[in-house]
Amino acid sequence: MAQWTLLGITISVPIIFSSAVFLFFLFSYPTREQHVLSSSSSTSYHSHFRAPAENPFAEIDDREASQIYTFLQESSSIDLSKDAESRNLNYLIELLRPNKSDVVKYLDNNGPVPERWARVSNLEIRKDNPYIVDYMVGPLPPSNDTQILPLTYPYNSGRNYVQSPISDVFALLDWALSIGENASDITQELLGAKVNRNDPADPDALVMGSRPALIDQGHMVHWLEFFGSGIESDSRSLLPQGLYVKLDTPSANPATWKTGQWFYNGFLYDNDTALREAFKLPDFVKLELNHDGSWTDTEDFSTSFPERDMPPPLSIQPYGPRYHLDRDQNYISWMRFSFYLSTTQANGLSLFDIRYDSTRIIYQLGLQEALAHYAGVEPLQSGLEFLDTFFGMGSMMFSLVPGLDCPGHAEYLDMSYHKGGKMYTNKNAICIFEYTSDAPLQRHTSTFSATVSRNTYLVVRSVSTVGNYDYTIDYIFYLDGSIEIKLRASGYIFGAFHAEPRSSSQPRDAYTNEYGYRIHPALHTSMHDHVVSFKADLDICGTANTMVRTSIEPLQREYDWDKPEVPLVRNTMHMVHNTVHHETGLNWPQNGKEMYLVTAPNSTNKWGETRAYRILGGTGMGNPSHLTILNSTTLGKSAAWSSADLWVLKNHPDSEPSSAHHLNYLEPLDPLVDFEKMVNGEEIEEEDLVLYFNLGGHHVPSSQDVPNTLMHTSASSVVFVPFNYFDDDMSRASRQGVRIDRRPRPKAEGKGHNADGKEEIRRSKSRVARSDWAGGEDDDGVSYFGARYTKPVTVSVDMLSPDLSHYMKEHEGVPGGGWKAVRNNVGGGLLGLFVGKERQEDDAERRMDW
Ligand SMILES: *[C@@H]1O[C@H](CO)[C@@H](O)[C@H](O)[C@H]1NC(C)=O
Ligand SMILES: *[C@@H]1O[C@H](CO)[C@@H](O)[C@H](O)[C@H]1NC(C)=O
Ligand SMILES: *[C@@H]1O[C@H](CO)[C@@H](O)[C@H](O)[C@H]1NC(C)=O
Ligand SMILES: *[C@@H]1O[C@H](CO)[C@@H](O)[C@H](O)[C@H]1NC(C)=O
Ligand SMILES: *[C@@H]1O[C@H](CO)[C@@H](O)[C@H](O)[C@H]1NC(C)=O
Ligand SMILES: *[C@@H]1O[C@H](CO)[C@@H](O)[C@H](O)[C@H]1NC(C)=O
Ligand SMILES: [Cu+2]
Repeated sequence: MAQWTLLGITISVPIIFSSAVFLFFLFSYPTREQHVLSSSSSTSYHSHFRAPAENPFAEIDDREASQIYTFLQESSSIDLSKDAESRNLNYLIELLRPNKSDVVKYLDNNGPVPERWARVSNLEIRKDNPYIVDYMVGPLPPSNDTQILPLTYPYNSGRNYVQSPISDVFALLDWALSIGENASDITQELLGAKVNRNDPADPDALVMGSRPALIDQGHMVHWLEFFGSGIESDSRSLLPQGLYVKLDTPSANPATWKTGQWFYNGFLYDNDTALREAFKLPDFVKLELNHDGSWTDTEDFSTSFPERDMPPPLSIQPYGPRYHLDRDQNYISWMRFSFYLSTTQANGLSLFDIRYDSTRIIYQLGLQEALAHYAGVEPLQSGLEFLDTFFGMGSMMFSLVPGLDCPGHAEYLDMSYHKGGKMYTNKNAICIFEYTSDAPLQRHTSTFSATVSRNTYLVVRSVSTVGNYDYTIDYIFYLDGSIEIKLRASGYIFGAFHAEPRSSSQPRDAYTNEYGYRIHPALHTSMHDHVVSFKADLDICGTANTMVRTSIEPLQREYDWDKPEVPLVRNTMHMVHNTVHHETGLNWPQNGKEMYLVTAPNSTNKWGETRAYRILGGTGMGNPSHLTILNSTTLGKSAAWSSADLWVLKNHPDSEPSSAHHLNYLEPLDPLVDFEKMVNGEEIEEEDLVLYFNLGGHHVPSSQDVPNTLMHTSASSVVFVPFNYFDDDMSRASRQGVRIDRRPRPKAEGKGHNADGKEEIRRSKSRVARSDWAGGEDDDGVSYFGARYTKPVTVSVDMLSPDLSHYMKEHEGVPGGGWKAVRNNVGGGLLGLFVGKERQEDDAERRMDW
């Protein structure tokens, strides 16, 4: 995440033109009438809008979930798994998404509503070992025909379970903390603090963070590090203390658990006794500590600038939204776009059946997995890696803060999910809004005129906060038929204890800066790659699609007409069109010299050109990246998709619905879904194609990431752009703007009577009914297309600064409510693997017995 470019823009406005601009402003604000509209008017706006069909991807609702619980209780087939001794925890229940063929029959060909099935995940104990086991239960609602079957068809491992290396996370936590407590003389000596099991809110106590060093068939090795509690602002990932201990849990049975080596200042100690002996020696070096303080606060209240005391410019929407939302079906339509929304606990939000002008462009668009892979010289950071769907990119889609996470005029949708026998609702987890960019979509100045069009787009946004880090994910729709997927990261970085070798021969201590930069007395940044996989099941004019790489290449060629001025060859360039014949991974080309096109070989536009969508790295911090590490030691086979920027595969929507599985984290060497097996060289010409692409970047945080990473420095995107898909630019019919004409016209003829007849037609067409907003011609030479504001408006203060006290009340009494679970030092102290487990603790307390 390094290079971003500021474009120097030179603007030259001819004098004669600026007077026209002046006129434009003069006539734009002519009246004194005011309009008071509150943002709540949007609710009534949508009330009559209905999706054309039932959402086939609608999540399991509360009624269905309790029917399933009852059915599972009563079902005699509950002993499905013969070797299961107990089935003690229902891990989750959610929709098993219907197969594409069934959905397409339903949506396109008046077929039956697809059967509803649930994916039910249980924690089962077999021969003392815990397993997480997936079943499919359906059809719903439960009847005598309803079955419980092992869910294997979407997993290319052929299994429906993973072995969990931990059966009782609380026992493990307790054990780890007792190790910390038993070593309190060591921690007091080296770190000036100790673990406090009895008071989780103790701000001075140490907590412990961990990363898996090995996970293999129930055997797990952990490296733990002591951290400051950072309880004030959740900053513990900035407070590593540089003391580490290794734990070995060969099985889920606590009797087998062993403490391993200790690590401090580059030295390994066989056990705590050896470390105690060592620090009694006179030459033992004690390292600096990371203390919490105001430096980890996200706000600075102590210094300020006068400008801070004046509110900033904001977006308003005085006449309500222009998109349509069916809240019952989670269906949205805007301009010529329409689509369904659907969520899962692991993957968060997906969009389905994205259409433009009623024609499907994308069947499914959504996140598959979010990898963050670290490196470093010390035991925690080196090999630290998160696959964040394991922790729940969906269940951790916490409440958005109106007016700040999204504009004041945005609307919100909740996200509900069923886990541990309980329904949770994250209030306001998704926001939807239109926004007008600061830069126009189009502009042109000619001798006699200037035209400019607004760039207004639709955004669907959610934020997943997984432990220390926040991922904002946007799906953005543009008037021309383009779709952008954008990821921004913020939150607290995961810092490394400063342990890089220092060269004492330098005048000042010089760091090798091999893995990061020093950002505090005892803190280094820790370089890492964010590689976030998305799936795009494109259907361009149907499913018979071909991927074409159109290369822009230098060329030497002779032309007869070039002679004699060019005696030999002309140095120039041309295009070379290469069909991609087999499934493959691609990287974004150097110098942007290739265009990746998903084409419909048998569909042409009016000009006889093949219709296509172009896939390109979009706005943000350069091109999205793939994983730098080759054959990561930690990842095993769990995330093979991370090795290239973009994959094009033959779509097997039923048997290969995803590039990953959220439980891959627990069995990296033998994952439920191994992406590498999906890339098996199948032919992909005129086939249903699926793309997997990454967002993210190489993140080498610097002192500017303290206390939080800033989103403008951490954004990446991919854009799907129509490419000869239409006959011309489709945004012309929907955009709003102005034409300012400077052509001299005979005065006597009056408005609209031009010498140019074509001009006359254009002008009359652009006239719209006038009300509080208006389009059409306002004065000689200034014609608007699309509506504009013609009167002053007053907007409710809620649109500018939403009432957040009222908003907080809305969350009361809702399980989960949408805020991040309150964590304590004990449960929350173990970062990494245990972040997700804390939710289970939360769930366990609320579990419904069934
Ligand atoms: C999807 O199709 C597969 C066969 O490819 C079938 O086994 C499975 O039951 C179907 N799933 C659903 C939810 O209908
Ligand atoms: C289901 O089976 C039971 C027992 O065979 C029968 O009593 C009941 O009527 C059946 N229910 C339905 C909905 O067919
Ligand atoms: C901690 O010390 C107590 C008391 O000596 C002992 O019972 C316990 O086993 C120790 N815990 C660990 C993890 O070593
Ligand atoms: C601790 O390690 C030392 C070697 O460094 C070894 O001699 C000693 O036996 C170990 N103590 C225990 C209790 O394992
Ligand atoms: C597309 O056109 C080619 C050549 O005419 C033909 O062989 C092929 O079957 C067509 N494909 C489809 C899906 O119609
Ligand atoms: C990674 O694994 C592949 C396949 O096993 C192998 O061809 C390649 O040499 C490996 N690369 C490294 C750097 O280990
Ligand atoms: Cu990062």
